[in-house]
Amino acid sequence: MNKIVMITGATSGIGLGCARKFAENGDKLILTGRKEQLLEEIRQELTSKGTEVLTLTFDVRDREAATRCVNSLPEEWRDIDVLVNNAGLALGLEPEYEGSFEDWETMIDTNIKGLLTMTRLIVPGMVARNRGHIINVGSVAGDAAYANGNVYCATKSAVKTITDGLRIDVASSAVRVTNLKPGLVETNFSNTRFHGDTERAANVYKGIKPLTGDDIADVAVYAANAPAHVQIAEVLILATHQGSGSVIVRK
Ligand code: 8X3
Repeated sequence: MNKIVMITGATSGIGLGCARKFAENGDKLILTGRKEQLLEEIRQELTSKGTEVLTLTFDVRDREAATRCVNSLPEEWRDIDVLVNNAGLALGLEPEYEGSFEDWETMIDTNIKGLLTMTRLIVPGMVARNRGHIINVGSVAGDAAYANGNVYCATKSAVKTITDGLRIDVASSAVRVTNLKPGLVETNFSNTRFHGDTERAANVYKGIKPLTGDDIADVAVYAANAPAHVQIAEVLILATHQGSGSVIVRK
């Protein structure tokens, strides 16, 4: 069935991978992000291939803007079937006692509070319709802290608990809740984490074949297409030579 899929942070990485894969799956897309121009380029790419796409430009940290955009959705786009809560980022990789207050706040506001905002805005409609699926992008970093990951790991640990909590709270309905936990995925992730230090970012993926945004998107589409009685609750997706959040074998 043709679904309406809303993806936050759709302009790059896992979000963009999800946009392309759900489009290939024949779904209608609501793509959200901060960068209007990039959203427009992706809209044009996907509409040229026959996908119906609506874009909404806002930062998930801005609750008022998020609310305004969701409330402005045309009638025919309101019944969202799948929410992919992807918008998130890592900033900094240093000992907790040396971390940046500003980086911490941005991560907490985006990865935790932004995800909660979107959940609070979209899920009531799903519960009322007794149909829907929330796919949260967590991380292997949420399973255990790794060196210098501290606050980033904590935000992804919060995503795990928030996802588990939601799954419990909607269990009397047909709404499904999934936590995708990627490991090493080559996207803008490390560039952002290192505030644009491209050399340091490139080193993260040296000597190992990392995952791509498309690899994670494949799992998201699989979970969304599973039979109605099957809830893919959680999936940990690692690169083959990655043993855990902190064990990476480089060759
Ligand atoms: C992304 C995975 O291990 O690079 O959340 O933090 S990791």
